[in-house]
Amino acid sequence: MNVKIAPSLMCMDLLNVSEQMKVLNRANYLHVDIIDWHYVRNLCLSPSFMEQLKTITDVPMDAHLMVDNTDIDLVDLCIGSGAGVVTLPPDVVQKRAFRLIDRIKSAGVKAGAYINPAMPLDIVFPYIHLLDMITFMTVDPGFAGQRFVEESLSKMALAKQLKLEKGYTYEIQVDGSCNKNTYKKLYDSGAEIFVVGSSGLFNNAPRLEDAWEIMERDIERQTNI
Ligand code: S6P
Ligand code: MG
Repeated sequence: MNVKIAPSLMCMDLLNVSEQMKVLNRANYLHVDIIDWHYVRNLCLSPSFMEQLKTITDVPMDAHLMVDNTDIDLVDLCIGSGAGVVTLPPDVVQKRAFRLIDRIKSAGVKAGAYINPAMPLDIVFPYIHLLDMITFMTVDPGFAGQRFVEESLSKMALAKQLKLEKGYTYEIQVDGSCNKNTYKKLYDSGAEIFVVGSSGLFNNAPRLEDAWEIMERDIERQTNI
């Protein structure tokens, strides 16, 4: 596989978590959307969900924080709940970005940030060299099942170019409407990790095992051209 896979757990069957994890444990990361109703109008997974999940997985969990108050206490809660990556909202953390990144990294956890479709990449330039992961949103944050935003592709390509030119070590992740209609252009624009949700994984087939195989086949086909 040319890319890493991160299933978006807000799309999983929450009545069958341990059963579904038998398949999802094949992933490279587990994508955990944490939404607070203020940053965007939805409520979602939580640090306590990660804490429980941690008992049945060794796959690193990525806490995608879509919350309006991202301070040390929330970062500590995510770290304490077993997150392997904490993905920050750059628009919210501007006054404390270095403090939070230092805290995350000193705990041995990866520090990430995400770029919404309407946000320029420049927003993370002051600390881009410190990031372990940058996530490019190809939908507006908040909900599964939205339309793909093509405008994010050029920003991702720029991040890839900067990475190669300057030797940055961040992984480039893409989140939102990652599916067989978009894998190729995402890969060609520099995506290294695909967050697969309803359209790329969970809606592929009734059995998650089958859905996973279809996703792998689609990705292999489209990233090997
Ligand atoms: C959106 C969230 C994403 C979604 C993912 C769902 O706020 O951050 O991680 O869960 O986009 O996948 P899909 O295929 O429905 O877009
Ligand atoms: Mg997400």
